[in-house]
Amino acid sequence: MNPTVRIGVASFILGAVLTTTLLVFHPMRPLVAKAPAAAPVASMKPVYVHMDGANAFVESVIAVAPGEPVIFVNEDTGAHMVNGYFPLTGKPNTAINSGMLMGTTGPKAGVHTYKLVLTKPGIYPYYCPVHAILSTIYHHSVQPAHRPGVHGFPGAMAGVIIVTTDRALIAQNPPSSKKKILSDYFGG
Ligand SMILES: [Cu+2]
Repeated sequence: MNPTVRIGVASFILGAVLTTTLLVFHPMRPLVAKAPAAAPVASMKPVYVHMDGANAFVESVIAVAPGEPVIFVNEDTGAHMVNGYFPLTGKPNTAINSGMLMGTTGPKAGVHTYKLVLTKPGIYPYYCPVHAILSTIYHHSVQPAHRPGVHGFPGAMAGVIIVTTDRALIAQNPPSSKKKILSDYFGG
C-alpha cells in the first residue's frame, strides 16, 4: 500500500467513525426509541347510573377509566340532582353538577340524563341534595345522610364514582350499569 492509498484509507476510516459518532450522539437523536402511543382502553362505552322511584342511585358505586363517560338516567317520576362534594370539607366538587334532572311519566315519555366525564383518577363522592343532606361527623368531615321529611328509602341518596385504570375494578360494575334504560325501574 503506497502512502497516498494509506492516507486515503485512513481518511475514509476516520470519516466513517466521525459520521457514526455524530449519528449516535447527535443531540437531536432521541436516546430511547419513542414509546408507542398508549393503547386505548378496551371500552369507552358509557357506564350508566339510574335513579329510581325509591330515591336511590341504583348503581351507587361504580368504577370507570379516565375519560370514560358516566351517564345518570332519571327513571323516577320525581326530579333529582347529582352534586359532587369533598368529604373532608363538605365543600362542593363542581366537577359533578347536574342541575335539576326532571322526572319522567314513564317509558314512552323519555328520560332526562346527565353525562359526566372525569379524566383524573380518584374517588368522587356525590349526593342528591333534593333527597339527602351532608351531615358533619367527627373532625368536621361530612357524610351524606337521609334528608328528613322526604320519602323513599331511609338511606341517603348518594354514590361514589371511582376513576381508575384498574380494569379488574371496572369489571366489577353491576350488569345494570351497561344498559341505558332499565324497563322495570320506572315509577315512583
Ligand atoms: Cu334525589
